[in-house]
Amino acid sequence: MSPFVAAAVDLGASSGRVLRGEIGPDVLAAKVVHRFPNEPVEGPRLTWDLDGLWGGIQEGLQAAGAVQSIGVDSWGVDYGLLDERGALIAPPVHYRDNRTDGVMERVRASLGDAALYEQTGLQFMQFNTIYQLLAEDPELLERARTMLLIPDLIGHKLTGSIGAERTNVSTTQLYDQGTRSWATDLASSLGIPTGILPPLREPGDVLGTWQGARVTAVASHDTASAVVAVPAEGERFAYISCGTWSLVGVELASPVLTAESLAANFTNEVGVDGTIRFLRNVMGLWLLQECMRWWAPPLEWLLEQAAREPGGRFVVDAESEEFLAPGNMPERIQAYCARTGQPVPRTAAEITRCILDSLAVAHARNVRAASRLSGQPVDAVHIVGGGSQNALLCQLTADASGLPVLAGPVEATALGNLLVQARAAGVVESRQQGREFVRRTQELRRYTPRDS
Ligand code: LFR
Repeated sequence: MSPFVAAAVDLGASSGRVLRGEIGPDVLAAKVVHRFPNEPVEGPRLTWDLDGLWGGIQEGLQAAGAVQSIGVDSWGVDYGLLDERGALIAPPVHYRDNRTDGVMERVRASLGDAALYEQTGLQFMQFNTIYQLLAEDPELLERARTMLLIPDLIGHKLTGSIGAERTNVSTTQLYDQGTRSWATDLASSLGIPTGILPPLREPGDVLGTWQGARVTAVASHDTASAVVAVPAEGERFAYISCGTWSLVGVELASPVLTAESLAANFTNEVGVDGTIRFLRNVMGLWLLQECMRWWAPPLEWLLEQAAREPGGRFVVDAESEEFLAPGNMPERIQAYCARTGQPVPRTAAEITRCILDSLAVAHARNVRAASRLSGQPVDAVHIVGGGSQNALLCQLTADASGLPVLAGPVEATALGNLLVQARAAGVVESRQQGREFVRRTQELRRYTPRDS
Protein backbone atom coordinates (compact mmCIF):
# COMPACT_ATOMS: atom_id res chain seq x y z
CA MET A 1 0.00 0.00 0.00
CA SER A 2 1.46 3.39 -0.89
CA PRO A 3 1.76 5.79 2.05
CA PHE A 4 -0.55 8.71 2.73
CA VAL A 5 1.21 11.92 1.69
CA ALA A 6 0.43 15.26 3.31
CA ALA A 7 1.93 18.70 3.85
CA ALA A 8 2.26 20.28 7.27
CA VAL A 9 2.53 24.06 7.43
CA ASP A 10 3.99 25.06 10.80
CA LEU A 11 4.30 28.77 11.55
CA GLY A 12 6.68 29.08 14.47
CA ALA A 13 8.60 31.82 16.21
CA SER A 14 11.20 33.23 13.80
CA SER A 15 10.43 30.83 10.93
CA GLY A 16 7.65 29.13 9.06
CA ARG A 17 8.15 25.72 7.50
CA VAL A 18 6.41 23.40 5.13
CA LEU A 19 7.07 19.70 5.65
CA ARG A 20 6.16 16.85 3.36
CA GLY A 21 5.05 13.88 5.37
CA GLU A 22 4.59 10.23 4.51
CA ILE A 23 2.49 8.03 6.71
CA GLY A 24 1.97 4.36 6.02
CA PRO A 25 1.85 1.06 7.84
CA ASP A 26 5.57 1.25 8.66
CA VAL A 27 6.56 4.78 7.91
CA LEU A 28 6.10 8.12 9.62
CA ALA A 29 8.48 10.60 8.10
CA ALA A 30 8.49 14.35 7.68
CA LYS A 31 10.96 16.33 5.67
CA VAL A 32 11.25 20.11 5.65
CA VAL A 33 10.86 21.17 2.01
CA HIS A 34 10.78 24.92 2.57
CA ARG A 35 11.66 27.33 5.34
CA PHE A 36 10.87 31.03 5.33
CA PRO A 37 11.22 33.87 7.84
CA ASN A 38 8.43 34.60 10.32
CA GLU A 39 9.99 37.54 12.12
CA PRO A 40 7.61 40.11 13.59
CA VAL A 41 7.63 43.45 11.79
CA GLU A 42 8.68 46.30 14.08
CA GLY A 43 6.65 49.49 13.70
CA PRO A 44 4.29 51.41 15.92
CA ARG A 45 3.06 47.87 16.70
CA LEU A 46 4.80 44.50 16.48
CA THR A 47 2.91 42.76 13.66
CA TRP A 48 2.83 39.60 11.55
CA ASP A 49 4.18 39.85 8.01
CA LEU A 50 1.23 38.01 6.56
CA ASP A 51 2.00 38.79 2.92
CA GLY A 52 5.53 37.46 3.33
CA LEU A 53 4.21 34.34 5.05
CA TRP A 54 1.60 33.70 2.42
CA GLY A 55 4.31 33.84 -0.25
CA GLY A 56 6.45 31.39 1.76
CA ILE A 57 3.52 29.03 2.32
CA GLN A 58 2.65 28.91 -1.39
CA GLU A 59 6.27 28.29 -2.35
CA GLY A 60 6.46 25.58 0.30
CA LEU A 61 3.32 23.85 -0.90
CA GLN A 62 4.66 23.88 -4.46
CA ALA A 63 7.93 22.40 -3.19
CA ALA A 64 6.01 19.67 -1.36
CA GLY A 65 4.69 18.43 -4.72
CA ALA A 66 1.53 16.36 -5.02
CA VAL A 67 -0.07 15.77 -1.62
CA GLN A 68 -3.45 14.41 -0.57
CA SER A 69 -3.96 16.81 2.29
CA ILE A 70 -2.63 20.05 3.82
CA GLY A 71 -2.78 21.13 7.48
CA VAL A 72 -1.74 24.40 9.14
CA ASP A 73 -0.71 25.07 12.74
CA SER A 74 0.75 28.01 14.58
CA TRP A 75 1.00 29.46 18.05
CA GLY A 76 -2.21 30.39 19.85
CA VAL A 77 -4.03 33.62 20.65
CA ASP A 78 -3.19 35.80 17.59
CA TYR A 79 -5.80 36.67 14.97
CA GLY A 80 -6.66 38.78 11.95
CA LEU A 81 -9.84 40.78 11.40
CA LEU A 82 -11.72 40.51 8.11
CA ASP A 83 -14.16 43.05 6.66
CA GLU A 84 -17.46 42.24 4.93
CA ARG A 85 -15.64 41.34 1.70
CA GLY A 86 -13.44 38.85 3.56
CA ALA A 87 -10.36 41.07 3.23
CA LEU A 88 -7.89 41.49 6.08
CA ILE A 89 -8.44 44.93 7.64
CA ALA A 90 -4.98 45.36 9.18
CA PRO A 91 -1.84 43.27 9.73
CA PRO A 92 -2.38 40.93 12.71
CA VAL A 93 -0.62 42.12 15.85
CA HIS A 94 1.99 39.82 17.44
CA TYR A 95 1.26 38.68 20.99
CA ARG A 96 4.60 39.97 22.24
CA ASP A 97 3.49 43.52 21.43
CA ASN A 98 2.88 45.64 24.53
CA ARG A 99 -0.57 46.92 23.55
CA THR A 100 -2.17 44.70 26.18
CA ASP A 101 -0.09 46.06 29.07
CA GLY A 102 -2.54 46.72 31.92
CA VAL A 103 -5.62 45.39 30.08
CA MET A 104 -5.71 42.02 31.85
CA GLU A 105 -5.43 43.69 35.26
CA ARG A 106 -8.50 45.84 34.50
CA VAL A 107 -10.58 42.85 33.38
CA ARG A 108 -9.53 40.77 36.38
CA ALA A 109 -10.41 43.58 38.75
CA SER A 110 -13.84 44.05 37.21
CA LEU A 111 -14.92 40.42 36.66
CA GLY A 112 -12.91 38.59 39.29
CA ASP A 113 -10.43 35.77 38.70
CA ALA A 114 -12.66 33.00 40.00
CA ALA A 115 -15.54 33.73 37.61
CA LEU A 116 -13.23 34.03 34.60
CA TYR A 117 -11.36 30.84 35.46
CA GLU A 118 -14.43 28.75 36.25
CA GLN A 119 -15.88 29.57 32.87
CA THR A 120 -12.83 29.49 30.60
CA GLY A 121 -10.31 27.41 32.56
CA LEU A 122 -7.61 29.52 31.00
CA GLN A 123 -4.40 30.82 32.49
CA PHE A 124 -4.07 34.55 32.95
CA MET A 125 -1.62 35.73 30.33
CA GLN A 126 -1.67 39.30 29.16
CA PHE A 127 -1.54 38.26 25.51
CA ASN A 128 -4.72 36.14 25.53
CA THR A 129 -7.03 37.00 22.63
CA ILE A 130 -9.63 38.44 24.98
CA TYR A 131 -7.19 41.18 26.08
CA GLN A 132 -5.90 41.73 22.56
CA LEU A 133 -9.46 42.34 21.33
CA LEU A 134 -9.99 44.81 24.16
CA ALA A 135 -6.78 46.62 23.17
CA GLU A 136 -7.85 46.66 19.53
CA ASP A 137 -8.36 49.93 17.67
CA PRO A 138 -12.15 50.52 18.13
CA GLU A 139 -12.52 51.68 14.54
CA LEU A 140 -11.07 48.40 13.22
CA LEU A 141 -13.24 46.36 15.53
CA GLU A 142 -16.26 48.29 14.30
CA ARG A 143 -15.45 47.42 10.68
CA ALA A 144 -14.64 43.80 11.44
CA ARG A 145 -17.12 41.10 10.43
CA THR A 146 -14.97 38.07 11.26
CA MET A 147 -12.07 37.27 13.54
CA LEU A 148 -9.88 34.40 12.38
CA LEU A 149 -7.09 32.85 14.43
CA ILE A 150 -3.89 32.63 12.39
CA PRO A 151 -4.11 28.99 11.14
CA ASP A 152 -7.79 29.55 10.29
CA LEU A 153 -6.78 32.73 8.48
CA ILE A 154 -4.36 30.73 6.33
CA GLY A 155 -7.08 28.10 5.85
CA HIS A 156 -9.35 30.89 4.64
CA LYS A 157 -6.70 32.07 2.18
CA LEU A 158 -6.34 28.52 0.88
CA THR A 159 -10.02 27.64 0.61
CA GLY A 160 -12.26 30.64 1.41
CA SER A 161 -13.74 28.70 4.31
CA ILE A 162 -14.51 30.43 7.61
CA GLY A 163 -14.29 28.71 10.97
CA ALA A 164 -12.46 28.51 14.27
CA GLU A 165 -10.62 25.32 15.15
CA ARG A 166 -11.38 24.25 18.69
CA THR A 167 -7.89 23.61 20.17
CA ASN A 168 -6.80 27.11 19.23
CA VAL A 169 -10.09 28.70 20.27
CA SER A 170 -9.40 27.32 23.72
CA THR A 171 -6.36 29.65 23.98
CA THR A 172 -8.44 32.81 23.53
CA GLN A 173 -9.95 32.93 27.05
CA LEU A 174 -13.24 33.33 25.22
CA TYR A 175 -14.00 29.58 25.26
CA ASP A 176 -16.53 28.21 27.71
CA GLN A 177 -15.43 24.89 29.20
CA GLY A 178 -18.99 24.07 30.27
CA THR A 179 -20.85 24.67 27.03
CA ARG A 180 -17.80 23.85 24.86
CA SER A 181 -18.49 26.86 22.70
CA TRP A 182 -17.58 30.54 22.51
CA ALA A 183 -18.19 32.36 25.80
CA THR A 184 -20.46 34.87 24.07
CA ASP A 185 -21.91 36.17 27.35
CA LEU A 186 -18.41 36.96 28.58
CA ALA A 187 -17.48 38.58 25.27
CA SER A 188 -20.56 40.80 25.19
CA SER A 189 -20.21 41.80 28.82
CA LEU A 190 -16.84 43.25 27.83
CA GLY A 191 -18.13 44.91 24.67
CA ILE A 192 -16.48 42.43 22.28
CA PRO A 193 -18.81 42.00 19.25
CA THR A 194 -19.83 38.35 19.30
CA GLY A 195 -20.80 38.40 15.63
CA ILE A 196 -17.11 38.26 14.69
CA LEU A 197 -16.61 34.85 16.37
CA PRO A 198 -16.88 32.17 13.66
CA PRO A 199 -18.45 28.72 14.03
CA LEU A 200 -16.22 26.14 15.69
CA ARG A 201 -14.56 23.39 13.72
CA GLU A 202 -12.86 20.21 14.92
CA PRO A 203 -9.41 18.81 14.23
CA GLY A 204 -10.00 16.55 11.24
CA ASP A 205 -12.70 18.68 9.58
CA VAL A 206 -12.15 19.34 5.89
CA LEU A 207 -12.15 23.04 4.91
CA GLY A 208 -12.05 22.63 1.14
CA THR A 209 -9.34 22.07 -1.41
CA TRP A 210 -6.24 23.86 -2.62
CA GLN A 211 -4.88 22.84 -6.02
CA GLY A 212 -6.53 19.44 -5.71
CA ALA A 213 -5.37 18.70 -2.15
CA ARG A 214 -7.82 18.58 0.76
CA VAL A 215 -7.18 21.28 3.36
CA THR A 216 -7.75 19.60 6.72
CA ALA A 217 -8.14 21.37 10.06
CA VAL A 218 -5.52 19.87 12.36
CA ALA A 219 -4.99 20.55 16.05
CA SER A 220 -4.10 24.01 14.81
CA HIS A 221 -2.68 25.25 18.12
CA ASP A 222 0.95 24.18 17.74
CA THR A 223 1.15 22.90 21.30
CA ALA A 224 -1.92 20.72 20.74
CA SER A 225 -0.25 19.23 17.67
CA ALA A 226 2.94 18.61 19.65
CA VAL A 227 0.99 16.76 22.34
CA VAL A 228 -0.58 14.52 19.68
CA ALA A 229 2.94 13.31 18.83
CA VAL A 230 4.12 12.67 22.41
CA PRO A 231 5.29 9.04 22.16
CA ALA A 232 3.79 8.06 25.50
CA GLU A 233 2.57 4.63 26.49
CA GLY A 234 -0.43 4.68 28.81
CA GLU A 235 -1.49 7.71 30.79
CA ARG A 236 1.04 8.18 33.57
CA PHE A 237 3.19 10.74 31.83
CA ALA A 238 3.89 14.45 31.79
CA TYR A 239 5.04 16.28 28.69
CA ILE A 240 7.15 19.33 28.04
CA SER A 241 6.65 20.81 24.60
CA CYS A 242 9.96 22.60 24.59
CA GLY A 243 10.77 25.29 22.07
CA THR A 244 10.38 29.03 22.31
CA TRP A 245 8.05 28.22 25.21
CA SER A 246 8.15 25.23 27.53
CA LEU A 247 4.61 23.99 27.93
CA VAL A 248 4.65 21.68 30.92
CA GLY A 249 1.67 19.53 31.79
CA VAL A 250 -0.45 16.42 31.59
CA GLU A 251 -3.27 15.16 29.40
CA LEU A 252 -6.64 14.83 31.13
CA ALA A 253 -10.21 13.82 30.33
CA SER A 254 -11.73 16.93 31.91
CA PRO A 255 -10.62 20.37 33.06
CA VAL A 256 -9.35 21.20 36.54
CA LEU A 257 -11.07 24.41 37.62
CA THR A 258 -10.14 24.50 41.28
CA ALA A 259 -8.97 27.46 43.36
CA GLU A 260 -5.56 25.74 43.67
CA SER A 261 -5.05 25.40 39.95
CA LEU A 262 -6.19 29.00 39.46
CA ALA A 263 -3.66 30.12 42.09
CA ALA A 264 -0.95 28.13 40.27
CA ASN A 265 -2.09 29.72 36.97
CA PHE A 266 -2.44 26.35 35.25
CA THR A 267 -4.36 26.40 32.01
CA ASN A 268 -6.92 23.98 30.58
CA GLU A 269 -6.48 24.05 26.83
CA VAL A 270 -8.33 21.68 24.56
CA GLY A 271 -6.58 18.80 22.82
CA VAL A 272 -7.77 16.26 20.26
CA ASP A 273 -10.63 13.89 21.16
CA GLY A 274 -11.92 16.40 23.71
CA THR A 275 -8.88 15.90 25.94
CA ILE A 276 -7.61 18.70 28.14
CA ARG A 277 -4.03 19.91 28.05
CA PHE A 278 -3.57 20.89 31.66
CA LEU A 279 -0.34 22.83 31.60
CA ARG A 280 1.72 25.81 32.62
CA ASN A 281 3.60 28.18 30.32
CA VAL A 282 7.29 28.47 31.21
CA MET A 283 9.35 30.99 29.23
CA GLY A 284 11.34 28.26 27.49
CA LEU A 285 14.25 28.63 25.11
CA TRP A 286 13.03 32.13 24.27
CA LEU A 287 15.31 33.21 27.14
CA LEU A 288 18.30 31.83 25.28
CA GLN A 289 17.12 32.72 21.76
CA GLU A 290 16.69 36.32 22.83
CA CYS A 291 20.18 36.38 24.42
CA MET A 292 21.63 35.04 21.17
CA ARG A 293 20.58 38.27 19.45
CA TRP A 294 23.12 40.02 21.72
CA TRP A 295 25.89 37.43 21.46
CA ALA A 296 28.30 36.33 18.80
CA PRO A 297 29.22 32.72 19.79
CA PRO A 298 27.28 29.88 18.14
CA LEU A 299 24.76 27.91 20.19
CA GLU A 300 26.69 24.65 20.14
CA TRP A 301 29.78 26.25 21.64
CA LEU A 302 27.72 28.02 24.29
CA LEU A 303 26.03 24.78 25.33
CA GLU A 304 29.39 23.03 25.63
CA GLN A 305 30.70 25.82 27.83
CA ALA A 306 27.50 25.89 29.88
CA ALA A 307 27.84 22.15 30.55
CA ARG A 308 31.27 22.83 32.12
CA GLU A 309 29.96 25.57 34.40
CA PRO A 310 29.01 24.57 37.94
CA GLY A 311 25.22 24.34 38.21
CA GLY A 312 22.72 26.02 40.53
CA ARG A 313 24.63 29.25 41.18
CA PHE A 314 22.10 31.59 39.59
CA VAL A 315 18.40 30.90 39.06
CA VAL A 316 15.76 33.18 37.58
CA ASP A 317 11.99 32.64 37.68
CA ALA A 318 11.39 31.25 34.21
CA GLU A 319 7.65 31.78 34.63
CA SER A 320 7.89 35.52 35.17
CA GLU A 321 6.22 37.75 32.58
CA GLU A 322 9.08 40.23 32.95
CA PHE A 323 10.91 38.10 30.36
CA LEU A 324 8.04 38.10 27.84
CA ALA A 325 8.83 41.10 25.66
CA PRO A 326 11.75 41.24 23.24
CA GLY A 327 14.72 43.29 24.43
CA ASN A 328 18.11 43.01 26.09
CA MET A 329 17.71 39.58 27.73
CA PRO A 330 21.25 39.17 29.14
CA GLU A 331 20.82 42.42 31.03
CA ARG A 332 17.37 41.49 32.30
CA ILE A 333 18.68 38.16 33.62
CA GLN A 334 21.58 39.88 35.34
CA ALA A 335 19.23 42.47 36.85
CA TYR A 336 16.98 39.69 38.17
CA CYS A 337 19.92 37.96 39.87
CA ALA A 338 21.21 41.21 41.37
CA ARG A 339 17.74 42.15 42.64
CA THR A 340 17.23 38.78 44.30
CA GLY A 341 20.58 38.88 46.11
CA GLN A 342 22.27 36.19 44.02
CA PRO A 343 25.69 36.32 42.41
CA VAL A 344 25.39 37.87 38.94
CA PRO A 345 26.27 35.75 35.88
CA ARG A 346 28.76 37.67 33.75
CA THR A 347 29.85 35.59 30.77
CA ALA A 348 27.63 34.23 28.01
CA ALA A 349 28.41 30.70 29.30
CA GLU A 350 27.35 31.63 32.84
CA ILE A 351 24.13 33.23 31.60
CA THR A 352 23.41 30.18 29.42
CA ARG A 353 23.92 27.90 32.42
CA CYS A 354 21.66 30.14 34.48
CA ILE A 355 18.93 29.84 31.85
CA LEU A 356 19.18 26.05 31.58
CA ASP A 357 19.25 25.57 35.36
CA SER A 358 16.27 27.90 35.70
CA LEU A 359 14.31 26.06 33.01
CA ALA A 360 15.08 22.66 34.56
CA VAL A 361 13.88 23.84 37.97
CA ALA A 362 10.71 25.32 36.44
CA HIS A 363 10.12 22.13 34.43
CA ALA A 364 10.39 19.96 37.54
CA ARG A 365 8.27 22.30 39.66
CA ASN A 366 5.48 22.26 37.09
CA VAL A 367 5.57 18.53 36.41
CA ARG A 368 5.02 18.07 40.14
CA ALA A 369 2.33 20.76 40.25
CA ALA A 370 0.47 19.35 37.22
CA SER A 371 0.38 15.94 38.86
CA ARG A 372 -0.61 17.27 42.28
CA LEU A 373 -3.32 19.63 41.02
CA SER A 374 -4.91 17.09 38.69
CA GLY A 375 -4.35 13.90 40.67
CA GLN A 376 -2.76 12.35 37.57
CA PRO A 377 0.21 10.12 38.53
CA VAL A 378 3.37 10.72 36.50
CA ASP A 379 6.09 8.10 36.00
CA ALA A 380 8.00 9.70 33.13
CA VAL A 381 8.48 13.05 31.45
CA HIS A 382 8.42 13.38 27.66
CA ILE A 383 10.32 16.34 26.22
CA VAL A 384 9.32 17.01 22.62
CA GLY A 385 10.20 19.77 20.16
CA GLY A 386 13.45 21.61 19.48
CA GLY A 387 14.46 21.56 23.16
CA SER A 388 14.56 17.75 23.11
CA GLN A 389 17.86 18.11 21.24
CA ASN A 390 19.40 20.05 24.12
CA ALA A 391 21.04 17.19 26.03
CA LEU A 392 22.07 19.35 28.96
CA LEU A 393 18.54 20.69 29.45
CA CYS A 394 17.05 17.19 29.24
CA GLN A 395 19.53 15.82 31.79
CA LEU A 396 19.05 18.76 34.15
CA THR A 397 15.27 18.29 33.89
CA ALA A 398 15.62 14.58 34.76
CA ASP A 399 17.86 15.49 37.71
CA ALA A 400 15.55 18.22 39.01
CA SER A 401 12.39 16.13 38.66
CA GLY A 402 13.84 12.81 39.80
CA LEU A 403 12.01 11.20 36.86
CA PRO A 404 13.26 9.61 33.65
CA VAL A 405 13.09 11.96 30.69
CA LEU A 406 12.34 10.62 27.22
CA ALA A 407 13.46 13.12 24.62
CA GLY A 408 12.02 13.38 21.13
CA PRO A 409 10.68 13.71 18.57
CA VAL A 410 12.21 17.04 17.60
CA GLU A 411 9.51 17.59 14.98
CA ALA A 412 6.62 16.81 17.32
CA THR A 413 4.42 19.68 16.13
CA ALA A 414 4.73 18.78 12.46
CA LEU A 415 4.27 15.07 13.19
CA GLY A 416 1.16 15.80 15.27
CA ASN A 417 -0.16 17.97 12.45
CA LEU A 418 0.40 15.11 9.98
CA LEU A 419 -1.06 12.45 12.29
CA VAL A 420 -4.36 14.34 12.58
CA GLN A 421 -4.53 14.61 8.80
CA ALA A 422 -3.80 10.89 8.50
CA ARG A 423 -6.50 10.13 11.03
CA ALA A 424 -9.02 12.23 9.14
CA ALA A 425 -8.14 10.18 6.05
CA GLY A 426 -8.64 6.92 7.98
CA VAL A 427 -4.95 5.95 7.84
CA VAL A 428 -4.44 6.20 11.61
CA GLU A 429 -7.17 4.82 13.84
CA SER A 430 -6.74 6.49 17.20
CA ARG A 431 -4.65 8.82 19.31
CA GLN A 432 -3.00 5.83 20.94
CA GLN A 433 -2.14 4.28 17.60
CA GLY A 434 -0.61 7.56 16.45
CA ARG A 435 1.60 7.66 19.54
CA GLU A 436 2.61 4.05 19.08
CA PHE A 437 3.58 4.98 15.54
CA VAL A 438 5.79 7.80 16.80
CA ARG A 439 7.43 5.47 19.35
CA ARG A 440 8.19 2.91 16.68
CA THR A 441 9.55 5.25 14.00
CA GLN A 442 11.25 8.20 15.71
CA GLU A 443 14.60 8.45 17.43
CA LEU A 444 14.11 8.93 21.17
CA ARG A 445 16.72 9.39 23.91
CA ARG A 446 16.41 8.47 27.55
CA TYR A 447 17.89 10.50 30.42
CA THR A 448 18.01 8.92 33.86
CA PRO A 449 18.05 11.22 36.91
CA ARG A 450 21.48 11.54 38.55
CA ASP A 451 21.73 11.71 42.35
CA SER A 452 22.39 15.22 43.54
C1 LFR B 1 3.73 27.93 21.83
C2 LFR B 1 2.43 28.70 22.13
C3 LFR B 1 1.92 28.46 23.53
C4 LFR B 1 1.10 29.70 23.74
C5 LFR B 1 2.01 30.73 23.13
C6 LFR B 1 1.34 31.96 22.62
O1 LFR B 1 4.17 28.20 20.54
O2 LFR B 1 1.43 28.36 21.20
O3 LFR B 1 1.20 27.27 23.70
O4 LFR B 1 0.77 29.95 25.07
O5 LFR B 1 2.67 30.08 22.06
O6 LFR B 1 0.36 31.65 21.69
